[in-house]
Amino acid sequence: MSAATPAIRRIAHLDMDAFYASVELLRYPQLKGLPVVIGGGRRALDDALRAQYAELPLHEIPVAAFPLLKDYTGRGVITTATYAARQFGVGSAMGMMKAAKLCPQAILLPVDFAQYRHYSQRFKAIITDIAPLMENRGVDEVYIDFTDVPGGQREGGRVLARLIQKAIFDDTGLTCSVGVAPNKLLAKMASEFNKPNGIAIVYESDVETMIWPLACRKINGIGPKADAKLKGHGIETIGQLAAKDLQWLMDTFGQRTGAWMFDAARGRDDRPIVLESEPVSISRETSFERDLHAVRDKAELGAIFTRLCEQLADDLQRKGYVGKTVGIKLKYEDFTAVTRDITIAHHIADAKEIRRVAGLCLKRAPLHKRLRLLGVRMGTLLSAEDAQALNFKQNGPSGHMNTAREAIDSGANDPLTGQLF
Ligand code: TTP
Ligand code: MG
Ligand code: MG
Repeated sequence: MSAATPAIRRIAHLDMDAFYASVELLRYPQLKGLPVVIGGGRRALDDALRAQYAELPLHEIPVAAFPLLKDYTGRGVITTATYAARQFGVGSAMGMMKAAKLCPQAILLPVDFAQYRHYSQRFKAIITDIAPLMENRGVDEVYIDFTDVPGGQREGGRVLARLIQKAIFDDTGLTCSVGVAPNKLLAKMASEFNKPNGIAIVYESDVETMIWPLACRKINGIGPKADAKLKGHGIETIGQLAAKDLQWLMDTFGQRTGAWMFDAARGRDDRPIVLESEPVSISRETSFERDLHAVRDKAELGAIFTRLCEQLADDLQRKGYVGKTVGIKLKYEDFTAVTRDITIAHHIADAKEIRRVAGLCLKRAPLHKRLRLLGVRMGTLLSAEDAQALNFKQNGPSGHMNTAREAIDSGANDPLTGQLF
């Protein structure tokens, strides 16, 4: 690219194909091509299967031995299904009993998040080796800035997309689909066009032919509610949305949303790629409607404190982290603030354990003034997977939980503040 002709913006959206299911098929390649659904709650069955065939490698367990969807009873939902299963109308978020009616012969496997996270980190590492400007969008998808990467402009990005697909497949055995477009909004739509294992290229000039015929729901950001409202006004497709004038959209959906819809319908989006930086800590805090006193409002404060710890634990688990430094932040009625933290021997992410350590932190903070804000933080983070490997190495399979508990228990019943929280 010479300096005289600046590169045009090319943004890719890459999404793994039937991600959880595809990762399971790496373990059980004998199930390739068969309808398979992934749903929770059957870990025991899977373990039993492995125990029964303990002398065989996983890939030699006979297909006939796997549990079938038709034998499932319960309220579980499907996380995803192989493309072979999707042909029967089975898919993400569908109840398993309902899915069993559509495709009783589907094989049912339990979820294994640790495994999915492992492959998630692996495919993302491969991408950043090739194209460093990557934005994480969850376990199985990313945006990538192709603009200045070698091959990123050739055939509209197809050359680089193909290279990345091949690199991921060679390393992991997993396939993905890629859309390359002038921005995130269009790239996200394009990655679905040729799924699975496909590439779609969209230029600005393609909006009318490729985007306008699509349903409004295909715009990432138009959810079921907005879609229902649009339908109420007779607007089904993005083209019909684009035919509405700006003022009407703002009057109907509010200024911000209306203006956003106006641009989205024209395929306009200038959101930047937000690069991932590993978080140093993860925290939750809340300020109170009225200032609360540690003794007089003990019950209310205690409940809020527990809730914050639960939210923090959720955040950690969702993002796949554990940590070993639990901290609290207090802001008083006079706007002064203090923080306290305790580092324990092992990494944790469980709400109850966080609550215990955070409670110990609280006992070390002055509590005579009324509080206007309370926060709980987890630092010294480690990915849950690395922590598991570390604990296993240090303690063997089960020792670490007890050690962690002992560390938390020591120093618990402080006689001065023991009755608080
Ligand atoms: P998706 O990328 O939406 O779906 P997918 O990768 O299974 O299939 P596709 O080829 O269409 O991209 O989601 C990624 C993973 O997230 C999916 O494998 C399982 C999980 N998931 C759920 O647990 N519940 C859901 O409702 C959805 C949509 C996904
Ligand atoms: Mg996917
Ligand atoms: Mg996805």
